[in-house]
Amino acid sequence: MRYDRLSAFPDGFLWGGSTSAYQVEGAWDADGKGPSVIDVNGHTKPGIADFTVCSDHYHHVTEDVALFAEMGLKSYRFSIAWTRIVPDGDGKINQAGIDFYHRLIDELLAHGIEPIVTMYHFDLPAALDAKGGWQNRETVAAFDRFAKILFTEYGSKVTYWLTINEQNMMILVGEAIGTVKPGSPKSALYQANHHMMLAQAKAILACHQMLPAAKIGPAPNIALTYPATCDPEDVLAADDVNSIRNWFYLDASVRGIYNTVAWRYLEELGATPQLEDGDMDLLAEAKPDFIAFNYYTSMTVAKPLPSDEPIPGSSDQQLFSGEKDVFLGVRNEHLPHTDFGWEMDPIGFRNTFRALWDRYHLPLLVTENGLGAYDRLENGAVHDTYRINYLRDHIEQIRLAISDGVEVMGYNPWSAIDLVSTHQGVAKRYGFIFVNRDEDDLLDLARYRKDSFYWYRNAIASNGADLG
Ligand code: BGP
Repeated sequence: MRYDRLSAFPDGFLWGGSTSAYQVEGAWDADGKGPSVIDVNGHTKPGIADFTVCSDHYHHVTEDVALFAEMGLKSYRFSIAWTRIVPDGDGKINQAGIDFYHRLIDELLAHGIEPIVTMYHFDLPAALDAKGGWQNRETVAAFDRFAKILFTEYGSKVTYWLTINEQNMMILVGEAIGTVKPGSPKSALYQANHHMMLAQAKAILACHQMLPAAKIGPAPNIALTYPATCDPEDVLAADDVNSIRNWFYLDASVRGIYNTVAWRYLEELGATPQLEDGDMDLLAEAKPDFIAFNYYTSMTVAKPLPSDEPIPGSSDQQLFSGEKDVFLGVRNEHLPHTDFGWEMDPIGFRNTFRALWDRYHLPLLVTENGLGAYDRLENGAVHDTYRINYLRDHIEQIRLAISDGVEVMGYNPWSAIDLVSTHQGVAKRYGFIFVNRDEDDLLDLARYRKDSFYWYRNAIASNGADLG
């Protein structure tokens, strides 16, 4: 539907930017920080940056936040490294880690930037991983304790909390991201998923009890899945994928139930998690205040190939290739794609907003969206018109979604500043601010404002009315 008159972005809309601790901070072992799965698994290939220094945000906090303020950010969505706070996951607290995030949060507040805190973004403490990680039910208690430490420390300063970043991607494509060991059986993954659900529920309850004015929500990656054609079997495959990829996670987080189609799929796989008495009551009791979600691209699927035909593979988290007897991932011929093969679908963003709103009727907060590209620094400038175009197209669709009646709280594109991609190094840049380093050479780590920096500053200053 097109409208003659569009609704404006609401007052107080959270125009922000997003990062995660392990991809931006560096200082991987500084000041008592313990190792996380990312540090231990390495998950790096020759010629691709590792996560030891990243953008060295840990040592550039003041400078970086000043740049965010100059850009006019109203919010900054970042994650707290569990291993800075509790180096081994469930033991001694590390005061230097606690202090670091106080400094960051204080700096943000001093510039009028609202902190949006992700409690856990892929970097599980390695010590917990060694004891089975999320497959071990004891990790639920460790997370509960960690959450309460965060609420006690930062609760008077932070209003918006996100529990777990992209839990669905960790289960569906954790190998590509580097959070699960290659070859992990589905039964183990879905048991881990159940434990994460319990951990999230406990954090939500603790947040509501300890911080009545705060708001907390899940932060999955949600992207509507389209059928390749109007063949009813393709439509059915798309519906299956929406259940398995999207609704399974949000139905549990928001409604406290396991989606029936996804559950049946798990039964077929012999991968249903073991539930203990009281688990489902806990999920039902914990009600999030909003849904945060990350959106980069939509997905298109066809009916599965005949059982005996092999599915062409993919090692990227957004390029789902298919699953035997469930679906076949296909290219959407209507969509262009990025240098890294991700399809660009701004209208899919609006479609996804609508589907989320129809289904859950909770306010929606965008915590990631953006374009990974090979940027070039030339005479101190980066002319990233392609990124501006991507962001403009997506912001326009947010405005249309708001005009559709969807309640949207804010937009925090990935990434506020350049950082290291999950598995494609620093060459895959997303930021408004260029960080001068390459894969192997740290150069001088100097910061440069890209063209998108100035463009976003105008967009924010006009509350989304001037998109250039
Ligand atoms: C999301 C993650 C981020 C981020 C982003 C871009 O899945 O939450 O951590 O990195 O995707 O992905 P990539 O770095 O693989 O390009």
